[in-house]
Amino acid sequence: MVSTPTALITGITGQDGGYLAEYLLKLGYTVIGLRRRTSNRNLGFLKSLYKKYDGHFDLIDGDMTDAVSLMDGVRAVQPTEIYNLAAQSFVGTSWNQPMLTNDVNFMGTLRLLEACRHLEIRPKIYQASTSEMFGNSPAPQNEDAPMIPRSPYGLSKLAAHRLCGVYRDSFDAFISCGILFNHESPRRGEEFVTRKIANGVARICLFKTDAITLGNITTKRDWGFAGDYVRAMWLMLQQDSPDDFVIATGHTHSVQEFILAAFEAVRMHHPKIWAKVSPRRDYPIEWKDINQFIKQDKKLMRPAEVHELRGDPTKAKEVLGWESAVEFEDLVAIMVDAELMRERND
Ligand code: NAP
Ligand code: F7E
Repeated sequence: MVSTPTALITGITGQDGGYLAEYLLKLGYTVIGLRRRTSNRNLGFLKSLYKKYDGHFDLIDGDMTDAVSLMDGVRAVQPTEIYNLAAQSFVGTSWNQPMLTNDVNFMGTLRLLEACRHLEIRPKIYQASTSEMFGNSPAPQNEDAPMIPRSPYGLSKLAAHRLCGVYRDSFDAFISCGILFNHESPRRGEEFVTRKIANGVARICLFKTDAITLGNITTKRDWGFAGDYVRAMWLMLQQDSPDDFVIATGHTHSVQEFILAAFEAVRMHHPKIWAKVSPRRDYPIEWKDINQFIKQDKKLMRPAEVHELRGDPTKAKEVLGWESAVEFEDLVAIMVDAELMRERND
């Protein structure tokens, strides 16, 4: 009898956790999500998975800061694959809560790896590493680029990344690390800049606010669509041996370009809404048309910035056959559409 694969996902209530759960359930997996007792994010969405995938989806309580809950969790679930997505993932907060960030992101990974080490059948493990580990290494960054993080978040993730390498070499553990560059969606947390801009632009165009207040808008990021990126996580665990992979689009845009593209998405896809905001309807939007809507606040500037991230996903394409499928302008439009809908129904 062929048993169905079982995946344990930490960070199930986050952006990637939801997309990954959907992806694996569609492939026929049984999916168990580990969530902390205090979480109230995305539970409505996750409840819909219970209904749709009756008997193949469940949640268990656990916390990355609590070794016992992780040991009990992996023993009870006996997963064939673990996706370790749980993290204090907001870079800005990592300066205010560096110890918590390290406890969840690094120590939490250590606790999870230890919980798996003595299992009779050891699961394959996916570790959510990040482009923040590169810091200001010159772009494009590939798997061999120097890693010199600029934030407590980046440092905690680099420590976890190296730990995975050590466990791979020392204990022959199957642990693959996805070095993912920024990936976004309508399910992105509200504090991240893309969601903040998409929501702010929607509110401006519906006359619910006058401006968006931001920090440094010159920094550049390699932004892809989260729904695409979870497929790469799964592909990494289907290989014969564990490895590290950069997952990125290969293109970079500034925060300012994201703002411009968000207003342009309204002009292109919602001309009636845009007509009420601006008399300039027939030409692509320029910065001078919209800079009145942007305020800057020094409090939102970071103590140290990563100026430009642009990943080189060549290895992922060659080995995994993975490529990013959603263009920058389409990603921005998807996010703006979702915020217009949310704000209209509010
Ligand atoms: P996210 O939306 O912030 O989700 C983080 C998840 O971690 C949430 O489910 C959160 O649960 C959970 N979590 C936090 N602390 C926990 C704890 N102590 N115990 C158990 N769970 C805890 O992050 P994401 O964007 O989906 O990213 C997924 C992973 O990829 C993260 O590790 C992130 O650092 C990494 N990553 C993300 C990106 C990106 O651009 N999105 C890029 C590279 C790497 P609550 O609901 O309880 O808060
Ligand atoms: O900032 C600038 C900010 O917070 C992007 C996480 O998923 O990706 C994410 O980290 C840029 C930075 O994402 C505001 O200074 C300007 O330069 O959306 P973000 P992030 O820091 O790149 C990496 C790969 C991860 O691993 C992380 O988990 O935008 N920026 N003004 C702002 N950022 C925010 N949040 N808010 C502003 O008002």
